[in-house]
Parts: sequence; structure tokens; C-alpha cells
Amino acid sequence: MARHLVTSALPYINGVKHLGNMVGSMLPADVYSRYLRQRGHDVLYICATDEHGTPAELAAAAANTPVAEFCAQAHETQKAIYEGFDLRFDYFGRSSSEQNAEITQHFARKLHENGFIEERAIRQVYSPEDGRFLPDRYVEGTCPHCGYDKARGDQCENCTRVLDPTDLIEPRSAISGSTDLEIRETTHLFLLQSKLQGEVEAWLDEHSKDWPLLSTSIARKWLAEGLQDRAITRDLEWGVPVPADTWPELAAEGKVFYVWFDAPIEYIGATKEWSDAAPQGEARDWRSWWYEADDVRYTEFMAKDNVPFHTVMFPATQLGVREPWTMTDYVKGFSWLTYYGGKFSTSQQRGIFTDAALEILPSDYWRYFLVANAPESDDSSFTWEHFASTVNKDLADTLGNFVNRVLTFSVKKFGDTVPAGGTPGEAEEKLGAEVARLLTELEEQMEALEYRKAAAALRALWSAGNAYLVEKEPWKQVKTDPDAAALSLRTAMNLIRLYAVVSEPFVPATAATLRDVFAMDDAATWVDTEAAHALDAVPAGVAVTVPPVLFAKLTDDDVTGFVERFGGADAA
Ligand code: B3M
Ligand code: ZN
Repeated sequence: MARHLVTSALPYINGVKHLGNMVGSMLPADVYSRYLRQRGHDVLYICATDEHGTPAELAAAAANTPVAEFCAQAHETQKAIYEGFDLRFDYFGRSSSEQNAEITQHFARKLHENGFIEERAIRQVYSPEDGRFLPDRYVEGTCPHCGYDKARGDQCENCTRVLDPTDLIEPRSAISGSTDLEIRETTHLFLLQSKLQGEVEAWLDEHSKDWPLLSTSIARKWLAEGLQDRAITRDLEWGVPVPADTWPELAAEGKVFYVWFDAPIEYIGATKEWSDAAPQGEARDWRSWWYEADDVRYTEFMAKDNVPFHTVMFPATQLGVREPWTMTDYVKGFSWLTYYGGKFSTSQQRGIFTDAALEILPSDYWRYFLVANAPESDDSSFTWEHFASTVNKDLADTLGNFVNRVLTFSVKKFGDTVPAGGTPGEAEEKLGAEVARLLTELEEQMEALEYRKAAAALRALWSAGNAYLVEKEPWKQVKTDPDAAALSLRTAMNLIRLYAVVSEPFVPATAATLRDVFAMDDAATWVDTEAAHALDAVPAGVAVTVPPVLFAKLTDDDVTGFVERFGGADAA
């Protein structure tokens, strides 16, 4: 048994996430944590909403709600959706928590003591009418490159060029619309990342040997470009305040930390939230996971745009703190899931959002499809046609049909207990060997965090059941040799039992249904390959309940309807 700390990138608070966000962070982290728990490890899976920064303030302003209230509501909305997806976090926290503020301020003080933070005066846009400095995103105007008139001070959405607010033609405040803008000097904290470049490189050399290429190549690229010192404070109302004991003037000016400074620290903060929320009598020790925690293996999940922050910038922060905080052991990065080859887009509402997905179909349909088609080394594309054929082939025909056919037929012929009779022979031996081989394959792929390959191994296990049925044909056997039919059905039922266990990380709701088929009181969390080979864990005589059809097939009309509602090939 080992201790596994798992985190997935913290979803921004500013809106419901789409399936592309889900597949690259929370879902694979959940699948992995479930698997590890089943294998008997001590697992802590932590996530949270990322609540600071301009996007949160702007979304709150657009909703006409005070930002604290907006975040509290949006957190509950996201949390409910993730419960709907059966994501089993040990804790789902909030980066606006007191705990995060405390640890973030501690990190900043330590970085300062160690000479990695410096105050620097910079020139920034000030709006007298709004009575405040405007962060880059709060300045709008006309793009000097393409003429788009709603370009933001950090980037033009139209031509994607990175901008400086002073580049904009006819700049105005995004808050009040005021064009009376000035440039004033103001002081910010800078993290001296340039001084930490060598240490980050050395740390990466030592710790990233087994990481996926996607993660290491992004990290190397950033390091090759050279780490720049970076402003880690902003002029915003909402954020972790700069501690007054260390920087009284900046604190008095109301400066807060930059969202990407406090967001990764929230992995720790949320763990402390989890500790602080312990029910009476339950001891939870957040420090044992994060501080001098040599026995903890820490795995992080995220989409590729978040990789630089986790492989380079947050490690730089942690190294500069000069305290033994847990650093990542493995960074699983993901490429993009596209929608018909185009971008899922929150701002343009293109693609499928997690709330809408759950309105249409239960979570297992989505979980299975997304994991089986995870964008691991390359982007992968969502289309309704591909989704429907995957659901129909793998879930309805292969798994669902097998389960229902076996159970319905057995109950009809032999009553509602597992039938007795027959002695396992060559076919059962061959099946057992195949099942044991595929189970080993599934385990290896899960350990390697190769999701597509793990899902393929699971699918092959499901198919092995169908192949066995085709070979034995119990519906024919029953006419001439009832004992032989009983053996075939009992063996098939043992496969169902195995599926109930090994499918759990992928399709937990279905797995629970399959567990309930047999009136057996066993807490078996995983099956070892020997037991899988033997296929006799469910003995004759155990009561059987036939579940309702596991998966509904999606028809052409369903697909047409989905395409109409969400857009199809021409949406991209
Ligand atoms: N919220 C960005 C994102 O959701 C950001 C991740 C923070 S992880 C510490 O893509
Ligand atoms: Zn432009």
C-alpha cells in the first residue's frame, strides 16, 4: 500500500465547463484515483474551483452580482455537476478560502525572505473615473493589427495577437467605458524566476524521466526560452491580499496576488480545507500529505495549456520557498478534445457543456466515451456520429447485451439463482487464460496512465464474454445438455462479477448495478489475475437479480436531434 496524492487542474469559476475541460483534468484523475483505491492504496484526490483573477470579476460584473456571491453560487453549480459525473473528490475546495490565503501569504513571505521577490515600479493604465488601476484585460480598444474594435489589453480575440494596453487605438475602460485614461506609475511584487532557472532545470532532469512527452516537451520549451521575472500582484478587488506585515504599503493600496500565483497553492489550501472540515472523531492531517511527506506519490492532471505552470512556474515557487513541500512526481498532460475538429469554446458556447451533457444521458455514457477517446498524444475529435457508434457498439452491444442476455436467459431456464452443474473444461480454461491476460494488460495500462489503451483492454474483457457465449451457445446447449448450459451461464455470470469490479473506475454507476446483480456480501475491491483465471468467485446457488437494460442505443434520430441542438460538422 502506498500513499497517492492526486490533483486535477482547478476549473475556473467563471462558467460551466465543457467536455473538453472534463476529459483533460477531472475525469482521468477520478478514474485513476478510483483505480488506486480499488487496489488498496491510501488515496487523496483534491480539486477546487479557481476563483480569483479578472475572469471571475468580469463574469460577476456581467451577472450583476457581487463577486463573492457570484463565486459562492458558481462553486455550488459546478460541484453539483461533478457529483452528477460521479467524480469522487476527497475534497472539492475553493481557492478563495481562508486556508489558501494563509498558505499563499506564507509562500510569499518565504520567497521574500529568501530573496526571490522584489518590488518594482511599473507604468500602468489608471482610470480616474473608476478610481483604480486597470489590469490589462480591463482595457479595451481597437486592435492595431486587424482593426477589431473589442480587442482587450492583453490579447486580441479576433487575430489572437498578444497586446499591451498601450498598443490599443482609442483605449477605454472595460468597466465604465471611460476614455479618460492615464498612465501612472505603481509598484508590484515580482517573482525572480530568472534566479531559479537552474534549480528548476535540475529538478526537472531528475523527476520527469517517466513523464509523457507532451508534458516534458512543453516544460523544456519554456525553460529553453528562459524564465522571466514575473509580476505576481494585481490591482483587483478580489484575490489573496498581499500580507501587510511584509508589504504594508502595497497592502494599503489593496494589491492582491495574481491568480496563477495562488491557484496551484490551492492544491495545498484545499487539502487544509479538507482537514479543517473533518467530522468529529475523524483525524485528517493535511500536512502529512504536503510537508516532509516523502512517502507520498503525487500525480497531477491537466490540459496542455496548464502544463507550463505546473512543470516550471509552480515548481520554481516551491523551490524558492526552501521548505520541504511535496512536489509533483508525475504530470499527465492532455491535448485538446475538439468538436468536429474545431475548438470547444466557452465564450462562443460551441460544443457540449457538462450540464447539458448530463441532461441528455447518464454520466457513464460520457465517462466511457471520453476516456476511451482521451486526447493523449494528439488532439481527438468529438462528433455525435462517433459518440453514438461507440455507445452502441461498446456499451450497449458488447457490455449491456451480454449482461442482459446471460441473466435473462439463466433466470428463465434455471430460476433466480446461479445455476449448478457441469465441470469446467477446455473452453473455460481458454477463457480464464484470456481474461487473466487482459486483466494484466488493463492493470499495466492503468499504472502507465495510458487511458485509451486501458479502455481498450477493458473493452476486450467485455468482448471475451461475447466470444465465449458465441462459442458455447447455452441457448442450444440447454436443449440437449442442461448441465453444460448451466456451466456456460455460471461462467458468464462470473465474468459479469469481474466486470462489476474492473469497470468501476470507468463506469462507476453501471459497475454498482452489476455488483447488485448477485446477493453476495463481498467487499472485493479488485480481482487478482489468478482469481480472474479461475472464474469461480460466484458459486452456484447465489441469488440473482436481473437489472434493467444497462444502456439504451442511440438512434439516427437521436443523432440528428443532437446535431440540431448543438451544431454538427458545420459548427466548426
Ligand atoms: N484555472 C486554468 C484552467 O482551468 C486554471 C487552472 C489552475 S490549476 C492550478 O485552464
Ligand atoms: Zn486583432
